[in-house]
Amino acid sequence: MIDLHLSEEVRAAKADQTPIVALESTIITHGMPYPQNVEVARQVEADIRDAGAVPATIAVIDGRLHIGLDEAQLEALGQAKGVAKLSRADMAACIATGGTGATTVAATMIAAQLAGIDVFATGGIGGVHKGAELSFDISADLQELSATAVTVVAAGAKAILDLPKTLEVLETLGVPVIAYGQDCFPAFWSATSDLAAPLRMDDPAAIARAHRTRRAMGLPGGQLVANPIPAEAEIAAEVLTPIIDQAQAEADAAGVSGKGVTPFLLQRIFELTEGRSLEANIALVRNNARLAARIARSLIEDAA
Ligand code: PSU
Ligand code: MN
Repeated sequence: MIDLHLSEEVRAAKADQTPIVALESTIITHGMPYPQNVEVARQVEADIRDAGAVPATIAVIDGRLHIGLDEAQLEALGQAKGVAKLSRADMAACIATGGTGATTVAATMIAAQLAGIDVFATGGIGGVHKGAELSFDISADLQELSATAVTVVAAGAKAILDLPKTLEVLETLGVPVIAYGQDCFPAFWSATSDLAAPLRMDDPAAIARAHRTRRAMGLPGGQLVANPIPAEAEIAAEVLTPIIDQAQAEADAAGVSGKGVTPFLLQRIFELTEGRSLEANIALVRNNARLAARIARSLIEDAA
């Protein structure tokens, strides 16, 4: 069994059965600029504590798989340049070679499962990119949701992706997609979309029960909880659509491919919205962290 490096706080939480919520680190290294990335990471951790759970931010540092980072580690990761972006394909290689890397949704799910953590909060998951019929660019996050039994709370997926195709692939892979408190699938910066969500639940306890039922049935994968952005933080689709189109056109023109696509698009959208995309991003991640903490608490309280 691989060595897991648990923070003091996570170790104590495991010992006394305090609910734990996993957090990814790619959102810190590749999803937001410094210093806001570190401020947000700390704020999200505080939100989880305020909601009665313990945060476990996950990253590989000098070949060690960390479950929970201390202040100095978080700061160093937030400032570091050229940190690897780790998914299922490369996390083990990074650990084996003593490297440092941030975990995507897929890699964070793998680490959470190894650490016995059932619930994970993030901003948006990776999905099927526009033009995937030619590029075959489909995030490994989708496959991971079908393989690893962690409930992931996200604000849907970004409109930089092809959302209908993303939902189709999730259905094919047998991943439950649960909209929280509404019928339609939320679209990250927008609370609503014209896509119906396959499932709807209005209560964290119901989401926790569905998680336990899947486990009881021996189903290997996780669940995607799609939690709409708070109304006051939304950015109108009319504002964003042309910006996303421009960012995508620039990515195509620059020949960006593979792992580089998502960070490139996020950075350009941040610049083109003059930071508004970041404000919205922060509001929705915090909202997801709070819901994840409630699900994690239900999982423990209802089992007792
Ligand atoms: N979507 C976002 N913000 C992010 C990411 C996705 O809105 O920061 C990050 C997550 O870590 C996600 C990864 O797991 O990008 C997906 O990358 P790719 O499309 O290369 O699989
Ligand atoms: Mn990709």
